[in-house]
Amino acid sequence: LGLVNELRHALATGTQLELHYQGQHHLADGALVGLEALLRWRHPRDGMISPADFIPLAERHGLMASLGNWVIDQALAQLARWRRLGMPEVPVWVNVSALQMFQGELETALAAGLARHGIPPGLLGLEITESVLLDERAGDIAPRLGVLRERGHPIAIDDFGTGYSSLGYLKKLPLDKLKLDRAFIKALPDDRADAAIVGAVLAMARGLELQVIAEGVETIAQRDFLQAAGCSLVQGFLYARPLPAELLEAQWQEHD
Ligand code: G
Ligand code: G
Ligand code: MN
Ligand code: NA
Repeated sequence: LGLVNELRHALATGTQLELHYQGQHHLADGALVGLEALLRWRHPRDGMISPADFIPLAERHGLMASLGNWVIDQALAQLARWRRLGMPEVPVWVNVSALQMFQGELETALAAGLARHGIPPGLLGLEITESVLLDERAGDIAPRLGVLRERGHPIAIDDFGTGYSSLGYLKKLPLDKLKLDRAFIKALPDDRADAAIVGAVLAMARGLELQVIAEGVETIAQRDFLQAAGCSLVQGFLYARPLPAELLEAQWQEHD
């Protein structure tokens, strides 16, 4: 129970939690088109704890709604600050967990946050992990995502290709983007199976008028393959690592 209580404390004070931001870029010229907000817990004794470790803990102990709401509020506060500073204005994408989707507080938290910080919904994108669509409650998700998208939030399916879900949902869900999981990018360009899958996803997405962003792009060879295959958006260490807001701001100030 130690760690849960420490997470409760971190949430209550807000001081040990932070968002890091990773750029999403045009493949061709490297232009910044978006930022993914990634949650970090700087634990006073254990150092950085990955969300892959503490999000399941938060879900098990009923903390996910408040953690998710903290992320939304923090991302919107950051967007408001960047607006005031005249920094590049691109959408910030937050990860939305299955529980946040199914507990149903998401719409209210988003609307309240946007109003509080004076941010238009188009600047806050929602990344929904594909595994959400496997859940038996997934039938309720389409109309709710429809409402959020009509309000103006861009919507992406995260970890696309890893969730073993049916492709039928691509027809039913109101989506803007597929985030091609980095598992398919890792062994490019040599792995013929991955190359075939990536090519097929890009062709399918073109037909469905969905954008595709390749995740986990780390090498020039991967980028060259993706460019030849017609993928226009990328995210990965080759372009940028997730960074605290202050470091991003320092970079932006250097480059203008
Ligand atoms: O940033 P990193 O690679 O450590 O992230 C590990 C996992 O945690 C990824 O699957 C990522 O989507 C998830 N994650 C990061 N930040 C958040 C968040 O704010 N909310 C949710 N639900 N998941 C997050
Ligand atoms: O599940 P999701 O796609 O949200 O996970 C995002 C995670 O992927 C982030 O925690 C980030 O640290 C990690 N990530 C981003 N770019 C790269 C990359 O180029 N290589 C690797 N190995 N991980 C990456
Ligand atoms: Mn993500
Ligand atoms: Na992903």
